[in-house]
Amino acid sequence: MKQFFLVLLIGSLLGLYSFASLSAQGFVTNGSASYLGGECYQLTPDASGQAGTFFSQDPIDLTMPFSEQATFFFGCKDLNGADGIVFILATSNTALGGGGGGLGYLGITPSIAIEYDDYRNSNFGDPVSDHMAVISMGQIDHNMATNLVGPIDIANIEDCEEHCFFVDWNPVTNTLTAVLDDNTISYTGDIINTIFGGNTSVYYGFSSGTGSLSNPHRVCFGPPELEPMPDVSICEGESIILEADPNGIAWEWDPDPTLSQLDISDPEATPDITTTYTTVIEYKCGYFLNDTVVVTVIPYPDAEASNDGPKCIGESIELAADGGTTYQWDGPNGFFSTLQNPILNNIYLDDGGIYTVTVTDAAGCTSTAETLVEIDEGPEITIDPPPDPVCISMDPFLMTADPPGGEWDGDISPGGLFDPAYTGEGIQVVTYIATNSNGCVSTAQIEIEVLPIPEVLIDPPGFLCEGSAPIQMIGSPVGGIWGGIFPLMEYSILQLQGVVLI
Ligand SMILES: [Ca+2]
Ligand SMILES: [Ca+2]
Ligand SMILES: [Ca+2]
Repeated sequence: MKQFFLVLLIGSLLGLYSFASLSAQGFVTNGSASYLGGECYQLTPDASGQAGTFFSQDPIDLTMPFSEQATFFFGCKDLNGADGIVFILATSNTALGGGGGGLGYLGITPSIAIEYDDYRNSNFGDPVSDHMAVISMGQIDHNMATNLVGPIDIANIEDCEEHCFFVDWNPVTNTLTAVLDDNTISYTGDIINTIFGGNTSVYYGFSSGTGSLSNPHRVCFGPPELEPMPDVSICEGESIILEADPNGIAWEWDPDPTLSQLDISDPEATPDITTTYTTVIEYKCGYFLNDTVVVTVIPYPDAEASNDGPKCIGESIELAADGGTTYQWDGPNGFFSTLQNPILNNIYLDDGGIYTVTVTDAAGCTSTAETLVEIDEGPEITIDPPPDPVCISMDPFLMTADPPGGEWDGDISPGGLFDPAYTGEGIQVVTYIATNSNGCVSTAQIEIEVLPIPEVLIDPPGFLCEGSAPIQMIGSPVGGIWGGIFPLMEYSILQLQGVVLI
């Protein structure tokens, strides 16, 4: 979006009249002059021997105030450039004067003109310096009576810069005033009668010429063409450098707390929501343009991450993401994937942990989500110890374990009944298998040593006499416990039973 408004260069002059720009009016081009497009006309190309003019299509009325502004371009060659630009009021809009030192004006009469001359023609009384003058009747010789004001020296105008021109006619004071940059020249006189013989209807226009030396000469109206800011998009949380037309000389942004600075062409904008920023751009010669830019703030993608765990060791687990168009996963053990829903196969405990997915949407905005992958190693098993010792002669006993409800494997019933008589002596290995609520299985083993029934032997003590000293009875295997009944009458029997009598 752009808006155009013109701010006039010379406030003191403008204060006198209401201003009406005639720059929208078409112009008639003559000689080497041509329309460049936009609001620009070329008076001469950068070629020798040129003469060109262009004049308003319709006349202006000298009984009414008139003013116009334009920018002049005199080219870039100073010493080797020529010849300058002339503003003209004339009775014909097809008039074309002589080129070279004639500036395209020589011979156009009746007329009055403001001359900006950048080539010294000593035969015309030109000063050494670039200069301005008010001249008339198609004569460019400063020594003639047709020279009305000047010549006045001005700084070099063939400097590759645009120069700000403003002209104003005041019919009340009969004053014609022209300004080029900081240079003002004016002429007061009865122009209608002394120049135009009472004719109040004249055309205004411009001329230029080149001789053996040349420069391109150009006249433009209105502000330069705006280089508009394209609307942009950013992701939530980002900032962006706005780039208003850099051809301006000053910028003033509408106040906004999300702008880093209000008086530069390229402030940084950090909007939280979609925001329209507006700036007024000032250009050389007092032109202003508005420009706006819409910064669309794209919200973060709504990233989602999940997995189908918990899973048991050795199984596969699937990660799942959503909310974007591309995905990038990172996780334990250097896991990396750009699949939306990657699958981890043959998982082990160290595959567990937090997996992070970076979700990117179609606009390139990203956000992340996490999911915790749990690897279930199965229930922790505690087998209750069996009786100690386990003798082969023992009755079957029930093995128990925590968590209950598992199954036993080995020489044991699935329910855990262990029968020493069935297994026989020796070390028996039995296994307990338990499954948890996730369906993950653990096993544990225990060794049960089944002991044989010992064969008990008593070394015969031999014959003992009454009153003999006590003897030590010896039985095998060692470590047994002695016992018995000691009826006094039954010595022989007791002897056979290995009892020590005292
Ligand atoms: Ca020159
Ligand atoms: Ca000259
Ligand atoms: Ca010059």
